[in-house]
Amino acid sequence: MTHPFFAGIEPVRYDPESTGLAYRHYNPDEIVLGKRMEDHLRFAVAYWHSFAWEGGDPFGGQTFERPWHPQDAMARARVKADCAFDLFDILGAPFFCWHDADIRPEAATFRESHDRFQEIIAYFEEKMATRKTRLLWGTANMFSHRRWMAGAATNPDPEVFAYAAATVKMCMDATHRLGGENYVLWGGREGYETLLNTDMGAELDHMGRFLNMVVDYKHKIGFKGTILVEPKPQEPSKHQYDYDVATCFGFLQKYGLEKEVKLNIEQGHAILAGHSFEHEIATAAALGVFGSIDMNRNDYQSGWDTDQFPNNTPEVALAYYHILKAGGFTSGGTNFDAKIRRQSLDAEDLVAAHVGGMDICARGLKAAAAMIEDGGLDAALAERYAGWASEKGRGILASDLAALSARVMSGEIDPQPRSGRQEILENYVNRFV
Ligand code: 3MF
Ligand code: MG
Repeated sequence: MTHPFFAGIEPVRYDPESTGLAYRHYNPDEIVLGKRMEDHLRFAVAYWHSFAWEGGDPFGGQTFERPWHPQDAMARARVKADCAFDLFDILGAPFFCWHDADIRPEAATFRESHDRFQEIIAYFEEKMATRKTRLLWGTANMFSHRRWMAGAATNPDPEVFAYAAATVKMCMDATHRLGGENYVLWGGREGYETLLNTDMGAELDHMGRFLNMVVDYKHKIGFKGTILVEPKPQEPSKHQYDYDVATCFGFLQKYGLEKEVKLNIEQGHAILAGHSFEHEIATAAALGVFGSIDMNRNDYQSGWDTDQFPNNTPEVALAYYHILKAGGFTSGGTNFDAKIRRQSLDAEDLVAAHVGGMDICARGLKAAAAMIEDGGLDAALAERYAGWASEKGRGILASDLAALSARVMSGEIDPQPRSGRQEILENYVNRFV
């Protein structure tokens, strides 16, 4: 413990019988499908929600009182880092993630902001030298400052595009320096408020050019991490270009990036786009662009991005089922892009939220692994698609419209509908979650 903020809170241990602050399901060394649970889940703590956010919402200001407040001085940025790494140690978190704006206060000029950023990155490097927690990914905040109000790479002003390039270069260099395993781009303002003042074609071309610059720079500096784009349909923009997985894939193909870039998929964003989390994960897996996840949940009655910690085992079980079926994480992981409620004022609330979220994900992982080991869903799929595995099925795929038409006309081919057995499969899943 380097700071008294978390004083009295012991490192969280696995203790399934505990009624206190303990992991009842997250057992890092437990072997699941031949791999340690910690290495399956690869949890990351998000600096922004847990340490930069002060509790404000659109109708009210700061509620949290932290030793690193006000966040306007470098000395307090170091206190924030001290407390952040204390939380990582308490949780035994294998990873963390940051935006540049989360970890140090911006200054009047880019150069001063850059120099302050290097100072904190050096401070992180010093801490990481003697601690467990690694960097899952870095990213640039190109949505908070007023300069980004009309976008970053998609801004009508080319000088903002250039400023975005300088910002991303700074964050990629730091991610590379700290051994980050990915670099993420969430384009919260890469979209529009109204089409009346938007040249969408130009903006998409600029965003495609920018992402090519990012990939070129990755290779130039020898960064081996994965470049990840994070889909979200809207909020704060009225329409965000990276709307969902399928839209992102089309964008990556158009600009020749589908082999260079993968996706960071967030549960709350999937829901905002009208999809289930597992839909977006299965789509990314099918398209070969699955990378990582931001784990949280939305409030289904509020309709906006509430970024709450997950608490629904069946939901996360299906997400991890599709992640495991896709081969599991490689460089990606489970980043808690989630925040405690603004009334949850205490240090213990911050710890408890992560412990609960980690346990829910561990329960989901174990349920998903059990379904995979049982093989019931795989067997059902194999049976349903057996026709395509047959000689006849392969022949149909290799045929042509005229030849197929003749065979249907002759009555040789006469399809007979069969049950999809959805309720039986839903009952099957409910045996495991
Ligand atoms: C917004 C988000 C963002 C991104 C973050 C990393 C602030 O809804 O999810 O969190 O996750 O910018 O790309
Ligand atoms: Mg996110």
